[in-house]
Amino acid sequence: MVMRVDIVTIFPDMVRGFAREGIVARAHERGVVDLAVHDLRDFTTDKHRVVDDSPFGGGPGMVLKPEPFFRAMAHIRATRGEPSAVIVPGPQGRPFTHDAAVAWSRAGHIVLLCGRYEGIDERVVEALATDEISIGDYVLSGGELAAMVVADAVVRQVPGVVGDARSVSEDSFARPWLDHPHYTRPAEWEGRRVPDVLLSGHHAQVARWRLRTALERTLDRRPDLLEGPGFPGEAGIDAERTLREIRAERQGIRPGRKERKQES
Ligand code: 6GU
Repeated sequence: MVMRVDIVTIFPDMVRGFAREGIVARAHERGVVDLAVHDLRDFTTDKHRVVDDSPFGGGPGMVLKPEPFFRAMAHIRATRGEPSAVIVPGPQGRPFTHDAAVAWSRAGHIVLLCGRYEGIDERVVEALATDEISIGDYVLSGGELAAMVVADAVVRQVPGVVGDARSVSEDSFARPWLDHPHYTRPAEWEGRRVPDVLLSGHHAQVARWRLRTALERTLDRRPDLLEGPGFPGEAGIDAERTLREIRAERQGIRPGRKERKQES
């Protein structure tokens, strides 16, 4: 079964560039994903193909009109079938997560309706959208970058898209902590050596080193992940013990970046 992804945008070339290369292009070539980009202006009916208008109630900026989105959705339903999710990216949305990417990768058909920062007429969201998502606490000028983020995250979860399924199952957010550091040849580069344990061929020690460095990073950068209900997940006992060890070594005190640099 081919997964369908439809993206409606006023910047179709921007999205087509993304779809022509990388993971989405590969998925298309393999016949696993069928991504279509629709120009919102193709669904206007006036000579000047106007897609926006000033906001009722006043204020700065322009708002994307409802009609072109309704016509675009009717076109998608007629030519591509009924989608299982219609997603509007925007800073007012719920946080987009790995779990949503996995769920939508199983949905069969998703639609992304891109707006601009000032907004889309709320009736589009009310009548057409199943989900409103944000990709982080910052403001983008339009929904396109977020739609591409979602499309990439969803498509890589579709079976057969990423060559080695382990790459997907070992993704950082498939586990409740951050990934460990990675190295490749040469073993020494400009005086910087790859950690000896990775060259040792000792699989159990490598696994322990990876778990430890991953948890150290998580503790430094995303301690919230270690407090959440997802931790420690499946491989739990080792992770909990290692984390206790790290915390004990640090005695609950973490020096700042400057101090850590001076130590080494
Ligand atoms: Cl999904 N859209 C826009 N315009 N800004 C954002 C965002 C989305 N997520 C974070 N900032």
